[in-house]
Formats: sequence, C-alpha cells, structure tokens
Amino acid sequence: MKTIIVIPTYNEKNNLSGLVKEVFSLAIADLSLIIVDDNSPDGTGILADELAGEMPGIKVIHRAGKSGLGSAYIAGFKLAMAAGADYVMEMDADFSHDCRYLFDFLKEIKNADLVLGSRYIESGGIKNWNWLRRLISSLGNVYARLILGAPIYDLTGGFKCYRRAVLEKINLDELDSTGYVFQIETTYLAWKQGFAIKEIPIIFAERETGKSKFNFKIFFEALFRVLFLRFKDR
Ligand SMILES: Nc1nc2c(ncn2[C@@H]2O[C@H](COP(=O)(O)OP(=O)(O)O)[C@@H](O)[C@H]2O)c(=O)[nH]1
Ligand SMILES: [Mg+2]
Repeated sequence: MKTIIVIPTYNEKNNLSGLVKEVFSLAIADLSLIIVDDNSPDGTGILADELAGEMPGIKVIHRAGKSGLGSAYIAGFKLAMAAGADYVMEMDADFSHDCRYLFDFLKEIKNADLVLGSRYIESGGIKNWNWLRRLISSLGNVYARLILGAPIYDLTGGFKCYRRAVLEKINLDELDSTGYVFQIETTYLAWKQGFAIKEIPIIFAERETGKSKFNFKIFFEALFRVLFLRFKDR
C-alpha cells in the first residue's frame, strides 16, 4: 500500500531535515513525503528542495506566501492523490508528532477509513503546553463535539491517516476552511459520510525549536466555522 505523508511547513528550517531523516530511518515500505512550503522567510523551501535532491521519496510544493494550514494540506492532498496514494497522512514538521506512532496508524488504517492521533482519549496527552493553550484546545474540542454531535474526542488534532476513498468523497475543492479549523471540517465530513473513524492515543509534545503559528484569529475562525459547518447542508 502506498502511503504519502503531507507535511506543511512555515519557518521549520531547524526541524525539517531531522524529521525527514527520522521518518525514513523507520524504513516503512512504500512511504513517501510531500512537503508544502509557503515561501518560508527562513529558507525552509530551499532546504526542502535540497532534501528532495538527496532523497527520491520527497516531493515539494512551493506556494507564493503564507496561506494557511488548510489550503496547504489541500494542495498536498491533491498531489498525493495524483501520485496514486492509498493512504494519505497529515503530520506536523516540528516533532510534535512522534514518528514512532506511524506504525500504529498504518496498523489501524487496515480496519478503518480515517485514523486520528488523539490527545483526549485514555493514554493520550500533551507535553509542555501552557495552561492557556491546554484550556483553548480542550474547550475547543468539547465545543466542536457538542455543536457537531460527532462522537470524536480529538477533532482538532493534525496527526491523521486517511484512506484514499475518504478524500475522494469529501471533495477537496469544496472545503471552506483555510486555517486550523480544516482539521475539524475534514474529520466531521468523513464522519457525516459514514466512514469508520478510529482514534488512537498519542502524546503530543510541544515543539522545542521554532515558533507556533497558532493565534487568536485562528481561534475565532474556528468558533464561527464550527457553527457554520453544523448548519451548512453538505
Ligand atoms: N505551509 C504552511 N504550513 C503551516 C502554516 N501554518 C502552520 N503550518 C505548519 O503546520 C504545522 C503545525 O503548525 P504549528 O505552528 O506547529 O501549530 P501548533 O502545533 O498548533 O502550535 C507546522 O509544521 C507548521 O510549520 C501555513 O500557513 N502554511
Ligand atoms: Mg506545532
């Protein structure tokens, strides 16, 4: 089965090559990467091209400027589908998502359509987030779960594995979210379409290098878009 991991990057120069090497060191069969860089001022895009020159399993998409996590994933998903992926994964570039969980994802996706790395089920968790970020994330998840009525504990996480059929069905051109709320939208639409979703526990570790791109604009976008998603008939 062909697996492609899409990794969006914005100013991840000090994380990217270490991460790529760690992923390939796992020697997972038929695994490749698509890096989607938004013209990072720190030169992450140039580094990504260098890595792609050294390693055949890497493709790079360059976008003109920072246009949000959701639209970066959509660009990456389209290329992954065109490249014939059976499984398409999402993963951050900053080591928050531990590579060793890839084995769990690839085991579970055999019996599910979408596997979510979940911080909010037993054995899952978060390391090194301050109380405010924890509060925003946990309340955000409760809020989204209640409004949307989807029995999923981590709707906002970004460590995910989709079976190809899910992405074919949810119509990438119709997704409305450009920011982080994209995570909620994709999982919610997959659930609404009746796909089997499996949450597996992960410990999310806050990055040690570089800066988070999370901000309050993203937070408010999520508050409103969740309501919109609930009442939009799709
Ligand atoms: N291409 C692209 N990547 C982004 C954008 N925003 C965030 N990212 C990447 O998405 C991943 C998660 O972002 P991060 O800032 O670590 O968010 P946090 O973990 O929620 O604090 C990282 O790999 C970022 O570099 C964006 O606008 N464009
Ligand atoms: Mg991060």
